[in-house]
Order: sequence, then C-alpha cells, then structure tokens
Amino acid sequence: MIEPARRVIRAAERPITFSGAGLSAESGVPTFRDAATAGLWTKVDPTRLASPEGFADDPELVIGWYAQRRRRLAGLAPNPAHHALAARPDIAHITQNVDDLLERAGAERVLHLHGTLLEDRCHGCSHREPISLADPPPLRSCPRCGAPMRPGVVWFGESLPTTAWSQAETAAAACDVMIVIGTRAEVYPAAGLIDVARDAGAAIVVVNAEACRASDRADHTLIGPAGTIVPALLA
Ligand code: BJW
Repeated sequence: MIEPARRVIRAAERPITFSGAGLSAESGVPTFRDAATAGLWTKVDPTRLASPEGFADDPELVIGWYAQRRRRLAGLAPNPAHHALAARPDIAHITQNVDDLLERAGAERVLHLHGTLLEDRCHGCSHREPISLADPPPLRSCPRCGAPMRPGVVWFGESLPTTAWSQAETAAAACDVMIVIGTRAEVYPAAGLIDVARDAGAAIVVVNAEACRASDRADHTLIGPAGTIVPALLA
C-alpha cells in the first residue's frame, strides 16, 4: 500500500508535513487523546491544565505539570521518523507539537503552531524567555510587567502565533503534497490546514496509528507507527 504514496511524494515539488503528537510518540512523548497509550487528556482535565482559566485558578498546579513534561522531554531523543524527515531539507514542516525533536534531528524549516515548551512567555505582556528543559523554572513574575510567566504554548481559547500561522497557511495553500503524520486532526484552526491544502489541489497522505478525521480527507492513508512508515515512505 505504501508504493503509490511514495510515488506521489517522489514526484512532488513542494512537499510539506503537518504533524501531531503521534510523530513523537515513539520517542516517549505522550499523545493527548489515545486511551490505549494513556494520552495526557485521558488522565488529566485539559481545562484545568491547558487553558487560561485553569492557570488563573491554580497557577502552581499548571506550572508543576509543565515542569514534569519538560524534564521528561529533556531526556528523550528523536525517533526514526524525525530523522527521516530531517534528512529531506526540501520538505517544510508544520507541527502542532511543542517539543523540539524535529529540530534535534536536524530539521531547519519547522513552524510550531501551538508554541514550544522551550520558552516561557508572560501571561500579561509580550516578554519571552528561553528556559532549561532539564531544570524548568518555578512559578515566577515577569521582570517587565510583574504578571505571571507561563509556558510558551497555546492553550484552548488562545490565538495561534500570528507569524507561524500565516506562514503555515501560505505553505499549505502552495504545497503539492501534504504528509499528515500522527494527529487526530480534531483541534482547530490547525486541522483546517488539511482542507486548505486539499482545496488548493495538493495530494494528502496520512500516516497514523488509527483511522482519524484526516483519513476522510486523504488520497492515501497508511495505518501504522510513524517511526516505521515515514522512513519507508521517504526512502
Ligand atoms: C500515532 C502514533 C505513532 C499515536 N505513529 N501515529 C473551530 C475553529 C476554530 C477553533 C475551534 C473550532 N472548534 C473548536 C475550536 C476551539 C479549540 C478546538 O479546536 N477544540 C477542539 C478540541 C474541538 N481550539 C482552540 O482553542 C485553539 N485556538 C483558537 O481557536 O483560537 C481562536 C480564538 C481565540 C480567541 C478567542 C476566540 C477564538 C487553540 C488550540 C490549542 C491546542 N493546544 C494543545 C495544548 C498545547 C500545549 C500543551 O502541550 O500542553 O495542543 S491541545 C493538544 O491538541 C495540543 C496538540 O498540539 C493538539 C492536537 O493534538 P494531536 O497532536 O492531534 O494529538 P492526539 O493525541 O489527539 O492525536 C495523536 C494521534 O497520533 C492519534 O490519532 C494516535 O492514534 C496517533 N498516534 N502514536 C503514528 N507511533
């Protein structure tokens, strides 16, 4: 089943990827919604931990949860899917992931739609600071305005980073193949990029451990682990 998709990708002039948590799952990063693999949202309430309201209610709880995730990420490594993608500098990457595993594998063109765990930003002003994953900071105040600092990620109800979003929309509208990897494609507006690419005439290739909403919009769906399928697809 992989050969037709491989041919489409080989012939592409402007291939891009759109990825989610499943890309990093084999590196040991938990996904969000997988019951079988204890996705994050199956254990904790996203409205308490990944929303401005949750942060206002209990900032210590939120900062502590992100500190655990950051320390865990510090000890992880890119998997064969990240390496295969990074080995293709002609492919641009749009990711919902807040990890840096694509970059650690050597990928240079990566747009992060949901921010990054590698920096904090002020909850009140535009101040940003890089942080250490291995030694994440405790709850603290912004040195500029005094509001609390929080992880530089996008929570529910928050806008996506303007530059990354507009570059992603442009890339999706201009690509001729979009490889969708490891996402249930349920979170918007990010998931809408699949429609942007498809409506512009791009072929959609989905690599996912299960059938998902993206499969309905795909020309080729490959069900299985990204760490095995992506290297074979790009070989
Ligand atoms: C494997 C595998 C392996 C496993 N190999 N595969 C319509 C339009 C616009 C917005 C909305 C809308 N409807 C609703 C909304 C609001 C909301 C939303 O989309 N909600 C839905 C849940 C319904 N969206 C928002 O709030 C967004 N902001 C927004 O809309 O702003 C506009 C606005 C602003 C102000 C006022 C009014 C409007 C923001 C969304 C932010 C999402 N944030 C999170 C958390 C990031 C921080 C953190 O990490 O803590 O981002 S939530 C979480 O979901 C995270 C992810 O990036 C995102 C997507 O998850 P993903 O990657 O798809 O993971 P999973 O677990 O769902 O799927 C993994 C898949 O991989 C599974 O299928 C597995 O089977 C597979 N897999 N192992 C291959 N080895």
